[in-house]
Amino acid sequence: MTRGRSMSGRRFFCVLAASALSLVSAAQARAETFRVATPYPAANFHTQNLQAFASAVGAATHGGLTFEVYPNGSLLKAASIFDGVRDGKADAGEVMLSTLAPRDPLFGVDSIPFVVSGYNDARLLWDASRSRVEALMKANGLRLLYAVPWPPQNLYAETPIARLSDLKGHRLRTYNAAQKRIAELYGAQAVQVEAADLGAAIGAGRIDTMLTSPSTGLETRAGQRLTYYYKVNAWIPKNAVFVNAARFARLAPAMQQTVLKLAQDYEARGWESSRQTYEHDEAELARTGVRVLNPDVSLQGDMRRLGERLTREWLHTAGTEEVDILLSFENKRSKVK
Ligand code: PCA
Repeated sequence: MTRGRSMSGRRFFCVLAASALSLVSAAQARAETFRVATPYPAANFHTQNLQAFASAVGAATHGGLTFEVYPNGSLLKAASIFDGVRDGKADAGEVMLSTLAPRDPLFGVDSIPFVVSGYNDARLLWDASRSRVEALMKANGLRLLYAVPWPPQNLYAETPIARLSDLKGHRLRTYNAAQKRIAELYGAQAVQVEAADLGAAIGAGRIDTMLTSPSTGLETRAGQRLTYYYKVNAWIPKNAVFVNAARFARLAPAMQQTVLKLAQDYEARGWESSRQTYEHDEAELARTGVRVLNPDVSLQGDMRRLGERLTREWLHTAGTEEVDILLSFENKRSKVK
């Protein structure tokens, strides 16, 4: 009797264990993993925000959806992320929108010098352009999740720069078409370098001038060589985070809603951390020996003329929809000021 009871107890346990196992494997079968490719380093505030978003998605879906973040171009190189996510080589990605400008001028609207003068303007420009960016992504098989700006782009140099004509003969690091155009206009040599390779390029002296944020300057130890830094506040480019639309559409509707809601939250958090990072990183740059300088009037004047010229050039390539976006932004801005 005792023996029989113990057998049945064991059997009961086996049944329990088996059904628990099958529950676990059913959950695992349903659990989804999205691999997210980003060109930027793990410690960068964009990547930190992405990582926090990924953790929030994991928690809110009780492990049903995992966003696995691959920083620093480790899954796909910067230039392959947009197409790679569309083609399913990654499930999600982050890119700076203006690197996509050769595909459509709209992607370059946030990198026209001096269209925006600060974060509030950048927000208005994003409000004006968001739905069109979403549509462009959709046309490419992608679904936009959120966009977050870099801090303002400032000018770094190894030697003093009094006028933009001083860029002549310099090796200007570039990350998008607008920067290549700047190199061309001022007789500098354009050297395309991705963020992941930038520290090495500065260290080896392959570049001696660049336009980027204090965050990237700090992360790439710009101060080892580029010790002049002019606060020209040229533009505020944004990174966008997106997923493969077809893959996303196959998730349970409730899960999709969870992700989209969290994307809104982490867009807001990202904007806030960008603002905070700006001040903090600029102060840190100064501590590493970089001279943080305000441009004098002649450099400011050059930058303004450059902005006018690049705006004109952009308007020539843009269609009516893009021009409408810029007009609607200008309208909103004039109401705010
Ligand atoms: N850092 C990135 C993009 C813009 C920025 O501030 C870079 O320099 O590649």
